[in-house]
Amino acid sequence: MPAFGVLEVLEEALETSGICLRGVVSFADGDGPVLADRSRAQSVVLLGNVGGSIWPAFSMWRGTHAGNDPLDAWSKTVIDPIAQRFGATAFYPSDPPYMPFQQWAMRAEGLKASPLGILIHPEYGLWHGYRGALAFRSAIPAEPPASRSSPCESCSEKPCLLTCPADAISPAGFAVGPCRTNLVT
Ligand code: B12
Repeated sequence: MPAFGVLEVLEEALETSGICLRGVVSFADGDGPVLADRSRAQSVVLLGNVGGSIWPAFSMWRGTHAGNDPLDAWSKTVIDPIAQRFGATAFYPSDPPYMPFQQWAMRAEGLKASPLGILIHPEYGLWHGYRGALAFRSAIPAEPPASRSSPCESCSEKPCLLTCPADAISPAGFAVGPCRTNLVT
């Protein structure tokens, strides 16, 4: 499929799911992730949720589907057929080997890390995430991301660093152990 119009068609295909086109990462020859046909991608289109965008479609699907990791499973039921239709390779954030979704998001959307490590969105704050990515061998023309300031830059009190009930957040980084213990007890 020619690159012209791909983003518009993708957006339409994703509309009912609430999964949004988050941005496009462009790669120099040989720098992109390896595609299913072993060639290298020139473009990656990042897909994700903003605010509660996926909730109506996901919760309806969840009503009739049991099983582990439902959000990941649902994302694949939405994204895999679209990848097939467009001849793209689908990558998923939770599937090893982990693809650098946060680095891609910084490049595609101009987002910056919050003091928590996860990326903060100027409009949705921390309430957003990545559901997948479609990697293409051809270049997908896209505007470079607008320069966006981070809400964390003007937040002097940084209450986010003080509210974790497990004290898992510190300037030294994120302590997985206490977080996990708090969640399972
Ligand atoms: C393993 C993993 C975890 C592990 C370990 C996380 C850790 N802090 O070490 C656990 C299970 C603990 C975890 C927890 C969470 N995670 Co997590 N996690 C991942 C996963 C699957 C792989 C990370 C990885 O190794 N990537 C591979 C490397 C090569 O990619 P990368 O882009 O280069 O990422 C690196 C850099 O961004 C760097 N980094 C991160 N923050 C910062 C900040 C600064 C200043 C710098 C310099 C670098 C840096 O660290 C990353 C890992 O090396 C990613 C998905 C993905 N594929 O990235 C989600 C992901 C990073 N997680 C995510 C989320 C939302 C969370 C949680 C909030 C979930 C929750 N509700 O509790 C917590 C937050 C924990 C925290 N404060 O860090 C989101 C982040 C979205 C965003 N807004 O940025 C991701 C992208 C998944 C998604 N589907 O959207 N996570």
